[in-house]
Amino acid sequence: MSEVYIFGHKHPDNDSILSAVMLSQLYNQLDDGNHYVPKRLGGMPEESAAILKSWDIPFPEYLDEIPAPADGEEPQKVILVDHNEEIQSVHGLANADVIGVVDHHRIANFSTTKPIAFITLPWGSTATIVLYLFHCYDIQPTVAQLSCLLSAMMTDMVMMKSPTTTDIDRQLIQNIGEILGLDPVDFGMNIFTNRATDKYEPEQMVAHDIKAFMINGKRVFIGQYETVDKSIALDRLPELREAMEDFRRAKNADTVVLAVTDIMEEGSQILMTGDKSVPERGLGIKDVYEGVWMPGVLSRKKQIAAPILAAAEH
Ligand SMILES: [Mn+2]
Repeated sequence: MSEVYIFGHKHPDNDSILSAVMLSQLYNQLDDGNHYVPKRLGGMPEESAAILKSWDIPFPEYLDEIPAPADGEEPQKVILVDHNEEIQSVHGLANADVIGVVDHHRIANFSTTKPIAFITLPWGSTATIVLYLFHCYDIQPTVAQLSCLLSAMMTDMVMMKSPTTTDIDRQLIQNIGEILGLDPVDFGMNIFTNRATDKYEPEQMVAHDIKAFMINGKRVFIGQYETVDKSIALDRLPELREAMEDFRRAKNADTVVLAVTDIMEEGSQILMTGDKSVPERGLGIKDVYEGVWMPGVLSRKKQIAAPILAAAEH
């Protein structure tokens, strides 16, 4: 029996944590001879901690790196959820045997030497795909599992306001709401309004949800601070700009882009530091000190990272 680690990206969000935990539970139920263990590559988001605690589900343990296998030992088997890019994954990923991917992001530089379960769909959350896998294996998720999946779906799709939301997501969310006897939007709103992120220091606003990309050989970090009131961040602009620059230097990165996403006003204030040329071209804006308001921009993946990555190719 081998142990298989399942984990989401670094600086994990709710979808990365809960998808790893729920997929582990599903795969362990299948009883295929492996033992699946969820892990996390960073701190627990508070909404993930709250919902796991409420259902008495243990938190995934922190995974720092995958060491090279000792002589005669098999490499650690892993499944990546909610990411597939090495730069966003665990240290020492090259030492691991990646046997699966369950994701809803772009595919970047991925190749294997043997067939693997590479399950990606352009849906609103990885949790939606995990729910779909429950259906594929004809396993009815429990109330606890449905609640956790719904939590991840509603946060990743910003209560279905994000343009990443598909008709399949809407249908499955409605189904869960009916089974659980609740209004999914109220359920999601409750998560957002109870987040303590409104008490974050500028360093946390920058670092708590940030992803790295290699663009034309440069390290570009794109962070997103979601809030119900953007003035919480923008009232502290000098500290926020300093925190962005400190983060850039500490990570030896070329560029940091931060989206302060106001889910009530439905848009993002975009700030940049470092080499701004590619993000400015991609987003079609010029960085100014107080940032640039982009109405309707809620999805980092679709509306921020994708155009920036596209601009790099020219
Ligand atoms: Mn996700």
